[in-house]
Amino acid sequence: MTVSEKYPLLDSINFPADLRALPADQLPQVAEELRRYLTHTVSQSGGHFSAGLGTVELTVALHYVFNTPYDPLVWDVGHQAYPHKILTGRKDKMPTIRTLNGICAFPNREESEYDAFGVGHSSTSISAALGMAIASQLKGEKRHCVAIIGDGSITGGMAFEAMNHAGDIGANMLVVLNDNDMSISPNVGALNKYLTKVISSRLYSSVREESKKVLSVMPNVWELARRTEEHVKGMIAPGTLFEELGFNYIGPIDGHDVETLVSTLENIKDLSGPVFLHVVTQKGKGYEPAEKDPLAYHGVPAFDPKQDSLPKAASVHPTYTQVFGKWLCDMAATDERLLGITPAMREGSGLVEFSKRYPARYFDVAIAEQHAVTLAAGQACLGMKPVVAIYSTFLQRAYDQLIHDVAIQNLDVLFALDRAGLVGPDGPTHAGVFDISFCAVFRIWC
Ligand code: HTL
Ligand code: MG
Repeated sequence: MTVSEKYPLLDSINFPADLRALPADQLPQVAEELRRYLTHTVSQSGGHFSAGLGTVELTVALHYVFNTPYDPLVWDVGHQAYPHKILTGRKDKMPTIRTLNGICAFPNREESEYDAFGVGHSSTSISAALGMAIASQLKGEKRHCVAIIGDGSITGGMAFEAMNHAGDIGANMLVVLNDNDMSISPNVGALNKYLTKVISSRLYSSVREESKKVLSVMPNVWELARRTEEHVKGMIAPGTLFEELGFNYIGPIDGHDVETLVSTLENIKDLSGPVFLHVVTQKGKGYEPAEKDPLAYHGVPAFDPKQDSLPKAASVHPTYTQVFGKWLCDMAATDERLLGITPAMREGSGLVEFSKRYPARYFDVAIAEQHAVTLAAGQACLGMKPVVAIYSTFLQRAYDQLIHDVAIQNLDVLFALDRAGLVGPDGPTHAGVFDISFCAVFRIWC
């Protein structure tokens, strides 16, 4: 079979302008071919996989509706942006992703004008897109500035700092929440529970629309119902939290129905003020083994797509992560004060066994490195022995907490830094190359 027989539409798309030339009813087929091509290339190169499978339709719809790259799309973290790379001039380079001289694992401004912002660490997209929205307005330009953020990444404090600002100034921007109910591991936290409640209350809102029609002919009853609703709204009505922050909340909508995505985006594209579109997707969508186990397929080595499992890494020596995980369990057995903290990296930091054996002393705080460090400081104040298990690169985000909340107060917090040094395939955003220099300054307090 020739390439064009396999991917008749995708072959004709080198840039989003080619996509935009197609009639909308061909988009489901584009999405099908894109997902198949993504599976084909990632199975050769390895890399981030299940997140990209979940954003196929969203990527097609965004590039179809918006005038990229003039309208900037800011992908949060960027591990879900492989379909975006395929549609923006890098289709043939996909097999080189994450290799020396190949294309980057994450969006990178030097690599393509379609990569509006360099990413790798999470929760930056709303700030960056807001900055672009403000700059565009000051320059008298009419760009649509879009942030696409996952339900895991929106747990990071920066996302709320940005929404706090955007809602206040009424900036013209769109935040798309890609809600798949997963971080790398299952997502955690009160916000995650809230989002689940918003999705499940869809039924409530359609019932409400129906009753409105009946009640509107009886004004007094309707007024009473409206007041009662205001009361109840805070608990169950969709969108309340984001509306309270000044956003026009729309959704939730099905993130795998490309035609609905396109028509919704067309409708909301020119709304003024900050808009929040809640899109529900499935991590691993369309490739059965990844649908069943999105965590295992989050980042993969090269694999055979016909097999329903991944090749096992044949390691003779235990890894740092394994040694650390065992050490933590051993120490916890001897000291009840020992606590284990991870900002959303349970598997990567070797905390799976600890989380099962000591659930009351285990804290996955979501993607919140700053909070993880200051939380440990607070625990240490009352004599506990917190261990913050964290990747070197992500500790960078909590540098002030390290100095101000731990070091200056001379608190007993143990930091277990994973992935120190060069990390290779993930590239510069994930390399743990600054820890020795930035931690060396603490000697003055020791
Ligand atoms: N902490 C910070 C500040 N940034 C990153 N990137 C991580 C940790 C590690 N990380 C990822 S992807 C990811 C984490 C925690 C999960 C993101 O969940 P989200 O996206 O819901 O936003 P989804 O995978 O599509 O569900 C990487 O380093 C790639
Ligand atoms: Mg997610």
